[in-house]
Amino acid sequence: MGKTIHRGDYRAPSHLVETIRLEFDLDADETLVKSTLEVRPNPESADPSAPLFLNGEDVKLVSVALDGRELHEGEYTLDAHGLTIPGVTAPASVEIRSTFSPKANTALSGIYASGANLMSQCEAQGFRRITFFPDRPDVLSRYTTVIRGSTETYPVMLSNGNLTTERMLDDGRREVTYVDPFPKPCYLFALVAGRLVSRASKFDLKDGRTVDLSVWVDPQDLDKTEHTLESLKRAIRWDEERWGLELDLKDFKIVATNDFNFGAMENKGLNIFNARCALANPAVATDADYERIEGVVGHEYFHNWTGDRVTLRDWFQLTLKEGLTVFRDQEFTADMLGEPSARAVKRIRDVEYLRAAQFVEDAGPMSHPIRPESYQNINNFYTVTVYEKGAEVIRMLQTLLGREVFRKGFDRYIAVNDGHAVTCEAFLKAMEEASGRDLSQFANWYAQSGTPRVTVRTSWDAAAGRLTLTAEQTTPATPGQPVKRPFLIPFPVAFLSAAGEELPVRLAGEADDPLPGTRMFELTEERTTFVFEGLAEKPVLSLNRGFAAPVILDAGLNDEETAFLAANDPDPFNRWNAMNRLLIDAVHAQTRAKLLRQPEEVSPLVIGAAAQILKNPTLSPAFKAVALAMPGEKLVAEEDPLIDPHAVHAGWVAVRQALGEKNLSAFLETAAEMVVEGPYEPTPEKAGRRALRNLALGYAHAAGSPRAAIMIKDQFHEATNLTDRLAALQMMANSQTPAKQDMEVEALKAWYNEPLLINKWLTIQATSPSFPGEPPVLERVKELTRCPFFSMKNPNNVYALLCAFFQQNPSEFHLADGSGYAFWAEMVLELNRINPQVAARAARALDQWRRYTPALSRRMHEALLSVEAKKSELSPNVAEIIEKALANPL
Ligand code: B3K
Ligand code: ZN
Repeated sequence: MGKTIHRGDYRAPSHLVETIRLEFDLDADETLVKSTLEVRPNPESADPSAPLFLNGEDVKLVSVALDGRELHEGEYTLDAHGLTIPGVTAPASVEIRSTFSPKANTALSGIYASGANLMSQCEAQGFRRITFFPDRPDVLSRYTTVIRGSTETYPVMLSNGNLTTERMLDDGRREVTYVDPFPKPCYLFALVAGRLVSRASKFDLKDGRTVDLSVWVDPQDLDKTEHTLESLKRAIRWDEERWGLELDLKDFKIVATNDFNFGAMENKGLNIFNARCALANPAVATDADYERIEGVVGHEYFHNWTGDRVTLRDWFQLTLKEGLTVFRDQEFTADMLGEPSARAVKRIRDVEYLRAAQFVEDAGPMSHPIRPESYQNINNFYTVTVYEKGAEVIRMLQTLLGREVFRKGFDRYIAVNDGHAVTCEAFLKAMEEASGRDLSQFANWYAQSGTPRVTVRTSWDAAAGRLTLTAEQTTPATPGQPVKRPFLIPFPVAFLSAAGEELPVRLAGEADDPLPGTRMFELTEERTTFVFEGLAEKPVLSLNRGFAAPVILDAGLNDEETAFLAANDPDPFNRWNAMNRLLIDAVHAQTRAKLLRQPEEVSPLVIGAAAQILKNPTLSPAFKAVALAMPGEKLVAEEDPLIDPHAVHAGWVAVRQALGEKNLSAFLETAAEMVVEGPYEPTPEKAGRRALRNLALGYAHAAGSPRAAIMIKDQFHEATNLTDRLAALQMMANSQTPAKQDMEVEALKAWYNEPLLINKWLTIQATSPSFPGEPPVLERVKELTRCPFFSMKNPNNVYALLCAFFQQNPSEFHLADGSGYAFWAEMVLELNRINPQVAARAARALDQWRRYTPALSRRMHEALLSVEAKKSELSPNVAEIIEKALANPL
């Protein structure tokens, strides 16, 4: 059993570090660090006699001195976790010399080599791999960073804050000094060195100051930085306009690297990005990449206030910065998209992701509240729950309080907590003070895990024109939480007439009809009954519009009513949701038919609903593309009592084919109509047209249309942008056409030198199906792990090939003989030795093992046990995932 840390065990730090001066002598093999800490006992500590403890892992101690006197062994203790110095009961100066090896750091936490460059990553606990320090977010210090390095290898040396001095040393090296004016926790420290070039620009802030912005990359990537820099400008402007928050530094830098464990990092004034979340030009980035990059650039920038200036007391509070900042980046993207229909598409995509990833996580062994109660390894808790569900919780607050009051609360949160390390209560308190509302029931969203289910049943009294609606909320038991208290759930209700018009929603007893449209109610009990009156006809219910609450809603609608909403609901989210429901149910029906070997037609209701959306001139192409997209196989399977990935795949293929066949001419016409002329621009309008064209081609191709096959081939060769090129390649790879191999080889040759493209190519290989006569995808994936453009040390390669295969290709991964799982175990163990954070991510692919049909489930269990058997070799990261997967449920 790994060591579990509990939220309730928090203790204030025994010592504070007012200032830290770091001096680095850079060397990829062995970097020397001299660190001088001005330390004082914390008056708020419960234990004034506690020794000074400085975390340190994989760092070699050279010497330690207290107030100028070198300590000898016996005056301190050193173990694998850090350095303990007793007797620091008054302010003191601690001077430590230590070394670490960037080259040997394959975990990519701390300071590591990325090609010839050095990069840092300290969140959550990487600073302890650089030097000895109280590595916890509630110790805030002012940093001075001195970096010395060869002008040849490290012509550029960056750290947080302002460059104050720069000089040549006698030995030919250069020395730079940065001073960061803002106290910060060490997880926000950053250092970058190497042969980098930059795209830079001045930018005028609203308050009249001019700041310097720059994006730093390897020279060959300079032509991919324009979108990054422009996104940063938009983010700065938006934070000023929407939230009244200014950039507080003279200088703001972004760095991109190909070796990075996740998306990006908000280090104060020096954000470091995974190249795939930063670099774009029409040849290497799709429309979705352009949008995502803008969102991530925004996200990291927005952390400057929500995360950096107001930071966390302890890691349990992670959602305080992440949920809030995801909410902010979602709003940023929506505002950049501008018009309502494009905003709705953004909301739909966010919800799709929440359902596909977070709902699944919350129904499995890693289920946890957005503020977890315990963890073994904090890096395992940078989850879709903390991030995406966390953002939904913030969004609900805005919905419940209204935008204006929410903004007042937000302003208060920032003003009161600036410069402090706080807990989630600080946010709720600011909202309570701004609104005058008691949010104690709302706080259940922070404490309880599991996705609530809201079941709605109605009875209609035609004579009285009365509709009685009962909403019941239940939340399933989750690990450690057998029983749940009711949540406060925003509950928007709208009624539609048979003509599809919104009707007034009037409660019994109310004198006048309110205006037609949505009315916001709140569910606070397990069961709530509403009585509505004044209805001339039985309305169709449009509930939880805009996905106001992250719940699973059973509105009790029949198929006809769902199809009616798909055709008529003026709320775009619910319209999409209805079409999506029809498609999911159609796959369920086909899956059942396959299992029972009783062929069944795909319901004409679904085919008709799809045709209606496709032909509707009032709907935007982008909306049509999301509404008609096939729901993912995993999402569909999640609703089955026992998951049979092969049956679901067969059902899925049948639905796609039937939709394509039955609407073939409409799809072909749409594909022709949606051609985008002119130079490439990733605007929402053009991106929407491309998305719809590719969707239409995909359906037509699935229906076996030779014309579609020609159009796809031409598109692959003639495309002026990656969106179209990649879509064409993907469509070919997903089909049985013999021509696909030539195309794959051609793409590989053209993309060989560009890691961003190689990763996309690898994902296509990992996620495509295999057809009779072809080797199983497993064999292809294994082979690709041995090719020269794949490295187990590069997280993007691992995510693109291995994680994509494990997570996004269910029918090929879940092979009946368990060979997919054996390969998974082998890869997890290998990654575990290289990079525990990446290994732990890959390890999660078997989380849902109990949900599968018995034969598969047994084999998955065996694979988990085979990893567990290597317990003594497992990193704490992987150990926690395996242990939780195997633990008795609940
Ligand atoms: N705060 C970082 C994530 C750090 C992950 C550490 N395992 C990026 C972000 O959320 O903006
Ligand atoms: Zn974040």
